[in-house]
Amino acid sequence: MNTEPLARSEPTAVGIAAFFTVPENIISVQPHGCGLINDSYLVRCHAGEAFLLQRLNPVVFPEPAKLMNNLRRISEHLSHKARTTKLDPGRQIIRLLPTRIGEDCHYDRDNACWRALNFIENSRVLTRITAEEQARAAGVALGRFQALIHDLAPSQLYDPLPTLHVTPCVVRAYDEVAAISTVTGPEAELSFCHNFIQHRRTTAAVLEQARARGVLPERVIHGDPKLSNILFAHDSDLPLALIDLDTVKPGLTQYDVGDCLRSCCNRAGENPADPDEAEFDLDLARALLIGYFEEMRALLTYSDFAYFYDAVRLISFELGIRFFNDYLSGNCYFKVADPEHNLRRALTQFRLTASIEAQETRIRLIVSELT
Ligand code: GN1
Ligand code: MG
Repeated sequence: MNTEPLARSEPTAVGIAAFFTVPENIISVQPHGCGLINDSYLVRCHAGEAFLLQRLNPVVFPEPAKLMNNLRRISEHLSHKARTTKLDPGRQIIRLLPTRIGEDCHYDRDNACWRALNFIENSRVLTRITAEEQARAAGVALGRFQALIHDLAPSQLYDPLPTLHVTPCVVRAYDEVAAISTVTGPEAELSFCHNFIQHRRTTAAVLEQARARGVLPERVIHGDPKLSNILFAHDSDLPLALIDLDTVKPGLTQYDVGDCLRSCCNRAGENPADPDEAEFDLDLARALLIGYFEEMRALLTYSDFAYFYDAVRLISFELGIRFFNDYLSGNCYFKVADPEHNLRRALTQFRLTASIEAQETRIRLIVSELT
């Protein structure tokens, strides 16, 4: 096979796609999705075929080989489930598609890692939840994924981001960056964020202390079960799959449940025009938890239930700090549309945290009613 033209191609998506399939097979390569870290493209091919092409962000994921190992391990686990149990993963199985020379991925001349994954057709993502049925479906998607991987030993996976979802580490990172940041911005908003963090920093260890005491077990978690990582059927509110397996890692189930709740139960979404629009919706939370418990109830302990309130409060707080840290560091981690984007994102998550705190009693009641 003549690979001469490919070897000279630019590190652009169109050029890179040709490392995964012959160029004549490609119809189009279009940017896809709204991820804040990696670049994704949908490659449409002849005969109705399509695949997802992704460039891993080398700043966030400096050891792509280990990440690819995780992906292979999870994919094998889900395939095994499909063959041997009634827990049918359906369309959950995300598969790596090899390059034309049989490698897992392609490294471009800047040494960035590109990979191809199967594309799940007839699916859609929701930008916001508009109905309780959708929230229930989101809970089912998370619960089904967790149930499928509950017997995958955490020790089998590499931790791609060891400080992610360990909130005290995120607060420590804030202390470091706040001490040296030279970023100047709107005074009132900056003070609001600093004060918000100061008033709550002593609560940052609530889940980690429970982990250290052995109250909460370490499991494999998805790590990023936000709304835009849940695939729904294109013509109904049926959940198809939880995608984006880059942050699957050893951790606490609570962070996953909290993340799914904070992302799905805020009707204003992650990017409202005004951060004050963020609000935690109890009806959506109840519906989501009903769906989640349908799939996961038998695998949870009473202690797990006891920490779900802390989880949703903490993960919103943690994500707010992460956005704020990035703002203070000059926006080098999350993609931004403008220099204040991360500040608005942080404010949104902090408003959401405050809304969750204001409804603590009712959230705890919902969890206990469903326990
Ligand atoms: C990032 O890349 P993406 O969009 O899937 C982030 C998550 C955040 C999320 C907020 C590796 O996810 O932790 O919760 O943005 N992923 C990483 O939208 O930091
Ligand atoms: Mg992600």
